[in-house]
Amino acid sequence: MLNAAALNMKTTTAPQRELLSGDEAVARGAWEAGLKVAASYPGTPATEILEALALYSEVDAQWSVNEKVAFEVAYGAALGGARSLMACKHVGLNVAMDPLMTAAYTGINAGLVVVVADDPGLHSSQNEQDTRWVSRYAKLPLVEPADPAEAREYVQAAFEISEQFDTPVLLRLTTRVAHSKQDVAVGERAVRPNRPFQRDAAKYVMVPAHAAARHRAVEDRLVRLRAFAEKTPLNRVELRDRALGFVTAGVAYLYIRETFPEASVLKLGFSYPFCDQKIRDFARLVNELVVVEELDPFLEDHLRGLGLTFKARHPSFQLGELRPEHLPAIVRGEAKPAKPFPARRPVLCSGCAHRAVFSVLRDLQLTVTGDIGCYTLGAAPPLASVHTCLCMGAGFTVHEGLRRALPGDRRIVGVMGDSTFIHSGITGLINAVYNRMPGVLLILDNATTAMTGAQPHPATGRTLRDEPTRTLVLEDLCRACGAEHVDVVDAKDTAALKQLLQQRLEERALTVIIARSPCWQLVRTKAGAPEFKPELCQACYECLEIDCPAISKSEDGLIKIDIARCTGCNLCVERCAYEALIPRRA
Ligand SMILES: Cc1ncc(C[n+]2csc(CCOP(=O)(O)OP(=O)(O)O)c2C)c(N)n1
Repeated sequence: MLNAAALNMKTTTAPQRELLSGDEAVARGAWEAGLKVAASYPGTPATEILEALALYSEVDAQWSVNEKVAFEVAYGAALGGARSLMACKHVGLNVAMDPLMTAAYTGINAGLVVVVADDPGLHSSQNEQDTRWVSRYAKLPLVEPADPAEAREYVQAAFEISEQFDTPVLLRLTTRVAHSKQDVAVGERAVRPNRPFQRDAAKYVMVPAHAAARHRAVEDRLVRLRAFAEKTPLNRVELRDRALGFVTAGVAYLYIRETFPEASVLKLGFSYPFCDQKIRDFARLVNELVVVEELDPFLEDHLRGLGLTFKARHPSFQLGELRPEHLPAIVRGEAKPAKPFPARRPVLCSGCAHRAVFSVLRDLQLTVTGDIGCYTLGAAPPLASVHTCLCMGAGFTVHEGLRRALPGDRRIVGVMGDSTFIHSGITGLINAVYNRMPGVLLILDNATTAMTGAQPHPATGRTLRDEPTRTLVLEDLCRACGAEHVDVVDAKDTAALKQLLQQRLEERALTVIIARSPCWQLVRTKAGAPEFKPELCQACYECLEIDCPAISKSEDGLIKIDIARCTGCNLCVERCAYEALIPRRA
């Protein structure tokens, strides 16, 4: 989260070296390349790109309401002649695919770089898609840095390629590149006047006749990009011992260098369209050719199409993250070794108001069509009260579909967070109103985008740079959409929420309940931990049913409260029928 102190904007006098993450290096490189406009919607592991760009006063940077909007804002700025950047996580690019596909046709005037960060291993994502395929599908050039230093360098190259070929350029990071830090040599910002904006309907108005002509331009551009791929130093042959040669891209390059320092490598930094001749030449130079990549067989499929003989990963390596220690097994043709570390179980923070809401939903035994945010953790036992989670915005639309399939079931509620509602939930609400679907839809309004590190959004009344702006009033918006009832409740008032839910579920109306309570990480208020009276405890463990990290079973078979973690929310107290937990007076 940005704060006022952090927003003590950077000056243009650059130090020589900075310790930068891949995300920060993208921001730095883009700033040096004369970036003027940047737009994004938060998403791990790409969030920090815009947070870093917000520190450069020369860049007009914004949190957009979703990725489609962000792409279109950046695209419009590029047409207007300003170098522009859009950044998002992999699934965010799915949201922006509609404009992206056709932007490939129109071209862009000034440079437009689309930074997309994939998340192999699903550190914080709902799927493990490999966005390299988008470059092939949308016929767009793709660059892939292996580390932060290359991230800075490649984003500059991407702007050059974008303008040289009049195309958006995809720059793909993965979590390890985006989040690892490196001592990076940095430079000054280039002074770059805007390109003139010219009206050109045949190029920018994509009606069928114009688009047909532009499709030809896309195919012609691909031919020229293929020729470029053969020459660009972004595709680098490193000849060492010729017994073993790797073809690779992205972070896998570093793993190869670490594990097989003597081996030869063809490192593809410009990884689509492919440099077929360079690949063939390299294959001839080495005795054994091995393709190493993370996630899908993107390189492998292409090399197979070229008719080359090479060794590729066992298919088991397509699942999850590639790790340096996998390399010997890959070269030996073995399957992926078992996961070395057990994953840490994520849990809602102590003091989180989502916990109170999910304890009510669980007690009422409701079917919950959920969504993506911190609140998805309500799916984990013992709360176990989120029953679907597909993508952002689906909490309300899946609710509608489920109710259409189960018309007699009134115990279904749709749930999503405030940021998610603005991102893509509002259309689902309008759809339900329009198509006369009754039901109860809950917006968990914690006044932030908590999941990705507490970014502001339109209903917080603050911008990316923490400037005040018009506040979107969610209850007014829901009423304007046509919801028959819009109730606002304190998310921590479980009794009021329970009663309201029971009442609204009985009615044949469309209700939005806004359960409001700020994210605990924003307020960080702490009251005293409840007093525990062991003599009254019946060891029923009902207090553990709220899945609070501050309360657990003790060695003596009763319970214990971790005072350091307890925020004094007293949700556990509410669950104790024996008065063994007593709220402590402030
Ligand atoms: C298309 C897409 N963009 C971004 C993300 C990353 N992301 C996951 S949930 C979320 C929003 C969470 O905010 P909110 O709905 O307010 O819930 P909270 O985490 O605050 O409880 C974001 C940005 C994503 N999963 N999918």
